[in-house]
Amino acid sequence: DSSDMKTVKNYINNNRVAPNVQYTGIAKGKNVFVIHLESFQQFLIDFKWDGQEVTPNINKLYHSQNTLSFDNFFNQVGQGKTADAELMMENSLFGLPEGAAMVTDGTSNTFQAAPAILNQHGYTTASFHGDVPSFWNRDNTYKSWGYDYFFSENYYKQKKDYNIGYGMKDKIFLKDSTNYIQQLPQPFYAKLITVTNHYPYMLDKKNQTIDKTDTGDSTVDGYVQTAHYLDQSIGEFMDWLKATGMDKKSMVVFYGDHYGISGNHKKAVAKLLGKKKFDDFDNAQFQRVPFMIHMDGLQGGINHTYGGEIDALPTILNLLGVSNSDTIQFGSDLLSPQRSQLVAFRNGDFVSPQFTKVNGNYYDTKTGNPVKDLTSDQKKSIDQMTNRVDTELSLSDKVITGDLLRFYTPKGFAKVNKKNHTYSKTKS
Ligand code: GP9
Ligand code: MN
Repeated sequence: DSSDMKTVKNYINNNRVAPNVQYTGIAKGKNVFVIHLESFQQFLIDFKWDGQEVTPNINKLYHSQNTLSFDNFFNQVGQGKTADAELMMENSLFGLPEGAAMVTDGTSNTFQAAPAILNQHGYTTASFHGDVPSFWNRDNTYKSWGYDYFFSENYYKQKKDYNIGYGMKDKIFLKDSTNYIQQLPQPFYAKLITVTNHYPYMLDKKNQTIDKTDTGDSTVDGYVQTAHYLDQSIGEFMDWLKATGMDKKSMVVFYGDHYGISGNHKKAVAKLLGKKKFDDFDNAQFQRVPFMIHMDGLQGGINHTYGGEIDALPTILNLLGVSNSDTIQFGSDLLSPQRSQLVAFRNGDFVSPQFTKVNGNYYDTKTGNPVKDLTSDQKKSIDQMTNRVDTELSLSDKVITGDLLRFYTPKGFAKVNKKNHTYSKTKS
C-alpha cells in the first residue's frame, strides 16, 4: 500500500547519487537510438575467429573516440531475459525473482518509464521489433511505458526468407525500420530490438560469412556466426545514419541484453576463450555485456566503473539534461564519481570491484579465489554488500508486485493515459 511506497521512497532518497554534472545535458535535444544487441556478450568485442574479427563494426564503435564504452557493465536479468533487460534499461527497476514483470504486471501497473519521461520533454517515442507484438506482452507494456509507436511484425514487408528464429533477420529489420524512423518527428527516442543473434543461432547459408567455432558443442558453435551477422547489420545501419546526416543530431546507445552462452556450457567456453578452467566465478564475470554511448563530438573512452542495466536510465537522462532527482529508480549515473559499484544479480549474487558473490560463496574479484582469512573490515563490507543487494531487490519487487508507483508521481511527470496508445494497424 502507500506506506510501502514511503519506505521505498525513503530508501531511494537516502541512497540517491548526484549525477556527473560535467555530462549533464551534453546530448540535450538529440535524437536517441537505443539499439538492443540480442544475446550479445562483452567477450565478443575484439574476439577473433576464422582469421577475422567476429564483430568489426561494433569493435570500431567500442574503440571510437566518440564513444563512451564500458567494460565492466553486467546484464542483471532473471527468467524474463529480454523482458527483464527492457524493464531495467527503461525503468531502472529490477525484473522479478520469477517470471517476467512485463507479462505479469506490464498491462496493469503504473510506470514512469523512459518513453513517458521523454514524451514530456518533447520527444516522440517508438519501439521497433520484427516479431509478433504480443511477445513478452510488449504491446500492452509499451502502452504503460508511454510509447507513442510500436512497430512490430505487421509493419514490415514479409517475404519467404525474411524470418529466422524469433523474427525478422536483423539486416532486413534495421533497413526497413529506417523508412519509419525518417518519418518520426524529431527529437525522437527510438528503440530497435534485434533478434537474429538468439539461441539456437540459426542463419541461412547466404548470410554465413564466418565459420562456426569448433568446440564441438552445437549450442555454442553457431554463436559467432549470428553475432557476425548482427554486427554487419549494425555497420549498415550506422552507414545509413551517416548518409542521412542524422548522426550529427543523434546519440546512439548500444547494449547487450543477456548472455548468449549459459553456464551449462563451461567446457565449450573454456575452449573458446583458450582457458584451462572456467568455473562459477568465471561465469559470473562472463555476464558482462556491452554498454556504449556514441555521439558526434563526444569525448569518449573506455570507462571501467562496475555497473549494469539498472544504471542505464539515470545515465541517459543525465546526458539528455533531464532532471532526475525525484524519480523512483534503483540505478545511478554510471559517470558519477560517487556511485556504488555494487552490481546485483537477480538471484542475490553480486559483483563489485572487490568481491563477487556466486551461489552464496564469496570470491576476491581480482584473483577469483574464494575469500578466507577476512579482516573484520572486509567481513563488514561483504555483509553490507549482501544486505544492500537483498534490500534493493526486495524493494524493487515491492514496487512492481504492489504497483506502488500509482501512489507517487515525480515532480513534473504527467501520468500515462494508456488509452491514448494503440499500436495496431487495424481495430481489434
Ligand atoms: C522475442 C525476443 C526474444 O521477441 O525478444 O526474447 P528472449 O528469448 O531473448 O528473452
Ligand atoms: Mn534476449
